[in-house]
Amino acid sequence: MTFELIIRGGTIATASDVFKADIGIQDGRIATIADRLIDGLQVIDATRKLVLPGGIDAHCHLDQPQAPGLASKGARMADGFCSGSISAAFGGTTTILPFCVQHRGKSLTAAVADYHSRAAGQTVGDYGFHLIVSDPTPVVLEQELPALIRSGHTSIKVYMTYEAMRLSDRQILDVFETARQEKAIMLIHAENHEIIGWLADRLERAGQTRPVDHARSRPIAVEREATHRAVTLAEIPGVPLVFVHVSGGEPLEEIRRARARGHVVIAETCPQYLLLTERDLDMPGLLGAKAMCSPPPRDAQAQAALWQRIEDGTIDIFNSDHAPYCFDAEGKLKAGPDPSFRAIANGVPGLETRLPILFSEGVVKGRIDLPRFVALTATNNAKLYGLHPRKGSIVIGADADLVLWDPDRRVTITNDILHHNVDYTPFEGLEVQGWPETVISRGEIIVDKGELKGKPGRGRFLEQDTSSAWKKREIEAWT
Ligand code: DUC
Ligand code: ZN
Ligand code: ZN
Repeated sequence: MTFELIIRGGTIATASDVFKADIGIQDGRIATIADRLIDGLQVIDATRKLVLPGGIDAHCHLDQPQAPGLASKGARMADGFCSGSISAAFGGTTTILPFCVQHRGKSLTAAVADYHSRAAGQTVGDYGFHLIVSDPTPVVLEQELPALIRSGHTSIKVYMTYEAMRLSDRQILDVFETARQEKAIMLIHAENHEIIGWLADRLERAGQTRPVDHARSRPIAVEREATHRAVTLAEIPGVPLVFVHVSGGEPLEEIRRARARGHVVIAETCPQYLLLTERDLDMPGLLGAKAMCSPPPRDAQAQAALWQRIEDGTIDIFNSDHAPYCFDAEGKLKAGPDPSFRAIANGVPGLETRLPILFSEGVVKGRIDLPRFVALTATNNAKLYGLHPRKGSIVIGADADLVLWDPDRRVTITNDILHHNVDYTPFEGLEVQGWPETVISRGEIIVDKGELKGKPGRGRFLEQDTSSAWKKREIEAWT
């Protein structure tokens, strides 16, 4: 048969295997994987390239509107669905899962409809949505959530901190119980709100209001305690739980203990926790705001613990937590030119640099092998968030979301080579080896040799199935 597209001569990497083969693509899907394919309307030579499943970034914030009291402090997000998905594609990511945020006093269903209308016709790759519940009223718990979960929004995030978002332990139990009934997968931002408030008040009273004091107001014990409590809360109704942005060894020990008790707990970390430390917040003037995120980057010991747990399989997924605030009066400095750390929006950008950073720091430096890289950046996200096998692997029948990866190319990361709308990258000057050369979404080349080829708007909304974390056999594979 004549294929629409053949990827010839590459080295394919999946979450389990690395092998040389050709890929034949038909109707946007992988139609065959074979030793040698001849007839293609288009043939891409992938000699000396790796062929990877398109990256899935399952933690990114795009076009989240401002609301008083939110973590964003009224700052404007520089990236919407168009620029965010383009930046992702240039970094080898073909699927993104941003968030739909419910604001207190508002309907969750209306929030979801609003995000759908803002994302529709904007993205270059495909997308789904996690829901964020900030007001779990009986209507939300009994009507809105069940209907939304059944319509393909099967992942829900809750916060234990941020004044406008946080839920009480009792409210968290309520959301967990609905998730149990509907088999949704729960994500949690685990930090102890009361301790943060107490420490931040003390620091402010002592005149310690610089960006580095943000880190001092959120020591790792704050995350460790909340992780322990969240596990306990999840154990009561019995729901699997995803810990997003785990920043060091102590919360990971809580996660390991929970698993040892037989509980299904999933751990995510992000590039900023591997490459930045508290010292990046301790810069002249307000420059440290560029590295401010929550939880904050920690120290070399925390970084070493994260690498150990990436290597030994404790950490399951690697996402960016892209939170696109410019270092200007609309973004990080929204509260004025001399804000207290408390008035600076939390978050760093990273959609485009996620894969190159993990490849370079992980695979090239010999810490992880290629299958583990693929698992962390694509396959595990696809399974966990109900997108597998359509996304996240190179198998017959899957969407042809592929990245031709040049494993030898050396790049110095600077903000001017990136495609997001943020005016800085926290990874400025970092040298990496390995870069995406050609990025394919459903059989269509969307990025080729540094040029955008896909039309924004071609991306499709993805209904998510039930998470693999709810499936017994898969659960055993996770733990
Ligand atoms: N922390 C969050 O909780 N969300 C967005 C970014 C951040 O730093
Ligand atoms: Zn968070
Ligand atoms: Zn986040």
